[in-house]
Amino acid sequence: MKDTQLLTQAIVDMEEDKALAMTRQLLESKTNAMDVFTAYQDAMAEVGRRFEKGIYFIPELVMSGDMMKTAMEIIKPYLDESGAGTVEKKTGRILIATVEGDIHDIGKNIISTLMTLNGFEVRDLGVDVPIDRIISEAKAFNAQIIGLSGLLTLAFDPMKNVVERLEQEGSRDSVKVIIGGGQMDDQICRYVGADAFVTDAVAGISLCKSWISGSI
Ligand code: B12
Repeated sequence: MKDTQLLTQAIVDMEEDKALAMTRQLLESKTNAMDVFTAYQDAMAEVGRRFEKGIYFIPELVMSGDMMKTAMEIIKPYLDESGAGTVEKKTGRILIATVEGDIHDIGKNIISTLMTLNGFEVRDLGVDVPIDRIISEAKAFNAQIIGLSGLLTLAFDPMKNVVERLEQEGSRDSVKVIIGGGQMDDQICRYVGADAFVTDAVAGISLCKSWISGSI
């Protein structure tokens, strides 16, 4: 088994001390920071599957979430060096929020960090953000892209409502909307009326970069 797979296993087994020690060790021995990050993402997906099957419960969700948050603080400085982010001149303005009813923020925080590392000006509104606030802050920030995060099924309607509000206010054509989160797919994207969906941060960043370089 590869070292990153062993790391995934340790996270899934809730061996926090072991997982964090392995994380440090892998990064110090020059394993690509994105590979270490992916090990965590794979583990979260497995924890989610076990939760669905009734093998894991809320404490495991909480524990894995905490592990990932702590790990991100360790990984962050290395992401810069790994080339995942090249700080160029500020390229575009993206407003990011986890929509109302949803408090999952690990993926959102990752996308905010990576967007910043990639030269975007980011306004991160946090979690459980009401539609009104997303709309007014997007206007005030003059956002070129609105990035909505959500992991719950009940996040789809608030996302759809954001797009509808943009349409009602006549500003839909001047802003791109991208939705992200593990559950997103083409069908949800069409339901929401977003311009694109992603289930991983790297894809999201290259898409947003291409929008900005094509000038939206
Ligand atoms: C950790 C976790 C929690 C933690 C969250 C901690 C935190 N601070 O975020 C806690 C314990 C709080 C939690 C609570 C709940 N959870 Co939860 N949770 C998870 C778990 C295991 C991992 C989520 C995660 O962080 N993944 C890792 C990150 C890195 O991945 P990601 O979010 O997908 O983000 C990546 C991409 O999607 C993308 N991305 C994300 N957002 C955005 C935005 C933009 C703009 C872009 C470009 C990209 C992008 O970039 C990220 C990096 O690549 C998932 C299982 C899963 N498979 O997702 C369940 C899961 C999401 N939870 C679930 C549920 C049911 C709940 C609860 C309702 C449980 C309960 N009964 O109370 C509550 C909901 C609370 C609420 N109102 O929001 C379900 C949702 C099912 C559904 N269909 O609605 C899941 C899928 C588990 C399952 N399989 O059943 N949870």
